This record gives sequence, structure tokens and C-alpha cells, in this order.
Amino acid sequence: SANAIMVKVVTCTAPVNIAVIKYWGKRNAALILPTNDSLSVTLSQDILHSKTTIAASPDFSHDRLWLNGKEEDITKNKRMHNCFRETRALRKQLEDSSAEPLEPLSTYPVHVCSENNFPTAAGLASSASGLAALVFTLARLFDLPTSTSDLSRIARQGSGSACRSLFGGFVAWEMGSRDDGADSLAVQVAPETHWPELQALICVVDDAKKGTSSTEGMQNTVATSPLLQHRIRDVVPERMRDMKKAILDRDFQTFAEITMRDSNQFHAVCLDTFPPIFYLNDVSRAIIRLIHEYNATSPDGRLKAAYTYDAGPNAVIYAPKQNMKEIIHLITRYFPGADFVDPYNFFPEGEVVG
Ligand code: 2P0
Repeated sequence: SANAIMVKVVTCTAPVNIAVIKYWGKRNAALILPTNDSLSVTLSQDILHSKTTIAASPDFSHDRLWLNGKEEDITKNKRMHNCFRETRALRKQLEDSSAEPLEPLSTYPVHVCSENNFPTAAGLASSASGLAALVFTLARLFDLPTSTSDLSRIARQGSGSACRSLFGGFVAWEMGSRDDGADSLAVQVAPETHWPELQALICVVDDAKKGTSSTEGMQNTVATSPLLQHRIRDVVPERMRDMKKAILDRDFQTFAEITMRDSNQFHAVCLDTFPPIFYLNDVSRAIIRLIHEYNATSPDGRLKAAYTYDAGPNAVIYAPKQNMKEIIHLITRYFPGADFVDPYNFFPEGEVVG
């Protein structure tokens, strides 16, 4: 009918990733170009993901965003506009070069609804999955033939760590050397099927969102920490090589040692920032000691688990599946109030156990 309106709607999800070699520091804040390579493990989408629905219509007046059901003002959100601008430019190329006339979606305002299936307040990385879901859903909405690595370059301009959530499995973010960021993108080191015995346990130490934001914190680190310069120059390049090899060899010893050392160095760099940034609390540090004691009980001296911490107090424990139940029992024994995200359904009664 004459009153019909054209709306195209697409929904996609994107997973959370947890770095084992940490990204911390930008050489270009506007383009989100990092000071070092990083490497992460993408977690199963079944448990933790951001789900984004985008509608495009010529009848919408402007771009709008609803985050977990609440509308956010995005007029000053540069990072979202980066993602809109880049994907619309690719759509425009497609429209201009197509033999058949295409719907001019590149000119339509969009409505974006995004939600996490985990509490944003849990201090778990939500910007990575959220911005990855935004870019991936825009690419689907616009039918872009763009490769995943090229999409990761766009997601990077939404949030640095988001570029790694475009791939499953084991993912490197190559910092690149160009000033325009054309070679700063994510590549898959190995798919999730490569090492299915490796599992992640998320221990929610504190579910309040507080402290220094990553974006602000890392800029202060770049400006003030001499230890960061040592890390960038002398530590990360060798760790990236060793970590990639450990993953390809399914070598948990090397994987675990580098993971723990890199988490510790990231938090040391935070302490070396002036004024210092504190993300770990007493419970975080107690879990670090507990994992080292647990590893020390190993009869053959082989590591049984590795911890890692991001810009908050919550622990992520990587371990071979066979050790997970023991680790959960250990942590619940020492921390009776501990909450877990229970991705492998050890506790079928509910997602989170106390
Ligand atoms: C990481 N983190 O590699 C590191 C470890 C936190 C600690 O990536 O400014 O939210 O959006 O690029 O991606 C957090 O930084 O910062 C982060 P922006 P982002 O996962």
C-alpha cells in the first residue's frame, strides 16, 4: 500500500574474549592503534555474548541506540560513528558498483538494540563483544562481502579489544606498523576445535563496576610508565612467538606460564603508572596464591591451571577440562561466597553458583 514502510532488520551475536597477552596502550588514540600485539581466547557464545539487532529504514530520522533496553545518547559517541561510517562506505561502494539496483541502505538511519546475556555490572569485558556484534550485524545488514580480518579493522575503531571478538578460537591482534591503521587487525591463530580440552572459568570476585576505565587508564600508562616501554620492546614480541607456538602445540605448560606472567606484568605496569592504577583486590591476590599453591601440588611439577585478570578484580582461570571440577571445589572451599559463571554446566541448577 501507499503507507508501507521499508525496514530491514538483522540480528547477530558476538562472543567475549579474554586476553592471555594483554593489550594496554595506544600509539594513536583516535584510530585505536595499540603499542603492542595481543592474543586472546574467544569464549563460547552459548554462555556469554552480546546480541545486537539493527533495523534500517528511510523513515527513521536519525541513528539511535538502545543498550540493555535503555536508550543511550550517541550524538557524541565517536567510536560508534566510526563503525557506522566505515560500514556505510563499504555499502556505498557495493551500491555504486552493482549491476542490479540495490536498496540504498547506506543512506538509511539505523536503530540499534544491543544486550548482553551476562550482567554488564559483573565487570566482564562487554565493550569487546558489544562493538564486535555491532560491526558484524552492520556487515550482515549491508550484505558486505568484507573478510573477517577487514571487519576486525573496523571493530578495532569501536573498541580495541573488539577486533579479537570477530574470530572464534585463538586470536592475535597484530598491532601493525602503518600510521593509518590499515595493517592493525585480528587474525585467527587456531580455531576453537583445535584445543577443545582447554576451558575457562570466570570467578566473579566483585560485580560492581568501578575504578579507572581502560581507555583512560592506558593513556596514563603510556604517558608515565617506563616499565611499559620495556614490556613493549623487550617482552611482548618474544611472548607472542612463544604463545602462538604453545597454542599450535597444545602445550599447556608454556600457555599457562606465559598467561600468568603476562597478567602479572600488565598489573605491574598499572602499578608503575603515576598515579598508580589498582585493579586487583585482596580476593584477586588470594586466588593468585591459591592457583600457585595448587600448581605446586602437581606430582610431576606440571602446571594444572593459569589465572589472568583484566581491568578489574575478577579472575579468569584457564585449565584443561580434566582439572576444572577440582579447581571449582578448591575455590569454593577457600571462598565460600564465590560466584562463578559456569560455562560448562558443572552445576546444572543454574548459570551462576554461590
Ligand atoms: C585486553 N584490556 O587485551 C586488555 C587487558 C583490559 C586489560 O582490552 O580504549 O576496552 O576501547 O581500546 O578494548 C580493555 O581495553 O579499550 C582491554 P579501548 P578496551 O583485553
